[in-house]
Amino acid sequence: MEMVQSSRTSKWVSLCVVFFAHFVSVMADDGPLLNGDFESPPRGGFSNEGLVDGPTTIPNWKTNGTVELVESGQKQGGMILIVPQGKHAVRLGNDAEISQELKVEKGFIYSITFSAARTCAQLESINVSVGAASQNIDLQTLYNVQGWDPYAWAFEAEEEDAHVVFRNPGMEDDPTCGPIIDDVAIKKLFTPDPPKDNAVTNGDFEEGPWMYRNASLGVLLPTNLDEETSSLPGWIVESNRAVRFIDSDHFSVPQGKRGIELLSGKEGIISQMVATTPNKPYKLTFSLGHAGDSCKQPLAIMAFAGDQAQNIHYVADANSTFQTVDLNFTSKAERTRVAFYSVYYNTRSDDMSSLCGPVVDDVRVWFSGARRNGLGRLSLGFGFGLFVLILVWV
Ligand SMILES: [Ca+2]
Repeated sequence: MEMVQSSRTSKWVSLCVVFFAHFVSVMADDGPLLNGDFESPPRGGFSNEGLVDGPTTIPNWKTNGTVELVESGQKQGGMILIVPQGKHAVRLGNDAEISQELKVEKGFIYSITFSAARTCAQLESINVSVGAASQNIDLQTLYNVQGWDPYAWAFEAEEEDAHVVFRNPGMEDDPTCGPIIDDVAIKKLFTPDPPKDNAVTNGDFEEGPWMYRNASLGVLLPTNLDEETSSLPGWIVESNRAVRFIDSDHFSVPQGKRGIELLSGKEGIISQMVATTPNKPYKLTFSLGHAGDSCKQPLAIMAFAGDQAQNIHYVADANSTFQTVDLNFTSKAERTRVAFYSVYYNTRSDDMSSLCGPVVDDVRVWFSGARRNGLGRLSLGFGFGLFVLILVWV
């Protein structure tokens, strides 16, 4: 009888789980946008005729200006165009744009992940916007030798309809120039509460932008000074270059599935203001490692906590991809800045040009006077040791 009862209960529970899983997946909408990889054939099929002026019909997208579907292997001006994923991508000509309407939940933060490559101009950039929120993402720096990178940008949903627009703000003389976009996805972010014994929000970096499982390049997080709308909840990227969000499927990550690889030396800084009580002793603890991406050593970071700054070199260890670092500081205010950047400008030893660097993960800030009992016992022990020492001495 009890068996029947429990099997009924478990059926009911699994039904509920199925129902809620379905409900959540409908609401969350995480993943690639409709035709986000530009592989759906337009009416009449893909054309290999190169430049098409006027309205190119790209399924699920609205276009404006010179928007071209490019195919891998396609040449333009003696140069092979880069297609980040699959066989097709879009190229945006001068002032051209593509856009798509999405249903989102008002008040939530969403992050858009997309792959971009520049074609010819050094100063190419791409503008991503939703309503009044907009950012120009600079494609000048080639972070890796493949010529393209995934980027993430976050916005707060002001309404239930989000009109996501990618625009080429450039005005190049050569109409065949202009950035290439591919693999557009979205993820609704949540900001985890800091754990009880850690003042850092998302210190393990497990919450962040959408990542494609098959993409091995991580996701670049460009400059973002607004901690309220960050693709990396809790953190800002306060430098003019990007840092890389990496996953354990393709990189060595000290803790969990995600971590941050610092690139471009001082030009790639992540930071967070953490809540502290003034004039109290604290400890900043974090993991420092390598990403397993053939990054040329030495690897080192500068770590900041309040008025303390420390240069720490990663010491290669055959048994581990990372080490744990401690930094003691005394808080001066109710908010203390914690920040990291790479000391060196590292590149990969296999291609000599892709940017790489040290990995940070598992960042914790805790009140080191919190364990009063432990400390009390410690000082008692110390006192007793001193007493014994004095006895022995006498
Ligand atoms: Ca992690």
